[in-house]
Amino acid sequence: MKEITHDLLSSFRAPAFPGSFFLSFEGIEGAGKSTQIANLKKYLETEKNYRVLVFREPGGTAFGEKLRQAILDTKTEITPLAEAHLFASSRSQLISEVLLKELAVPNTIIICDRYLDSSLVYQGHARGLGVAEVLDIHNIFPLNLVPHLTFYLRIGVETSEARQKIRNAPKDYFEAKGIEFYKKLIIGYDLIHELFPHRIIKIDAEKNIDHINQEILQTIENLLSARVDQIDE
Ligand code: T5A
Repeated sequence: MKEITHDLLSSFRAPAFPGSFFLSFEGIEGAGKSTQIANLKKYLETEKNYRVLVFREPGGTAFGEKLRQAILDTKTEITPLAEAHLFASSRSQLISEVLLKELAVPNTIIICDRYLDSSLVYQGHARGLGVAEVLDIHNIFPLNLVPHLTFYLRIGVETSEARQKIRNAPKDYFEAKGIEFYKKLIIGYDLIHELFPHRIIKIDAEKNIDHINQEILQTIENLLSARVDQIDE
């Protein structure tokens, strides 16, 4: 496996659009990403007067939604390399077709439900392709654009299972991979938190919904007042 060098990490930057911000949420299944994104969107729109757009990955464009279905509904095993390229294709289309155009509109906040870090953790770490290999795939514009801030909602495997049970939906391609896979995901997320310690904010998402929401809002307040364009350098 390749080495993760400082040069490689430093080629990933947040997009520089004055007054606009790009955020993402990460975590294993059931971490509470959709729940917290909905709360944050409401707050930013009503209390801060931002124009807030939410996208999910894979997806966010017509092409991306087709890829989402193709990947998550597949019953046959895809290689980790193929997975990584499929997610990167969806991401590349989302950035070019939507994100860059929308971020150019002042006072916009884009929130992505999963982004690059999902590929680093799922394909790079848990599926064994290698984190450096996945970073390499993304080491080209515009795939090398990363959010200003990423909220990693950290829960344990048991909590993930319990929350999935409540939802009671059929398991998709990754959900069906079982408990050992989920353990690897948690290690993977902790690893990429170490790689991008300023961009990725780790939050204990075992706590209740309001507590987590308050922690997120506090961090967002700091970002909005600092108006930092490039955090991880
Ligand atoms: N993938 C994706 C890759 O492998 N590589 C990539 O590059 C990308 C982009 C996408 C799959 O694709 C993989 C990763 C995934 O396997 P998905 O369906 O988009 O899958 O994402 P999921 O993570 O599966 O979405 P979930 O809906 O399961 O998780 P959320 O959004 O984190 O959780 P949420 O908010 O829906 O909450 C789940 C339940 O828990 C409750 C909620 O009310 C809900 O019932 N809940 C809480 N309960 C108690 N306390 C809290 N704090 C709670 N927060 C939420």
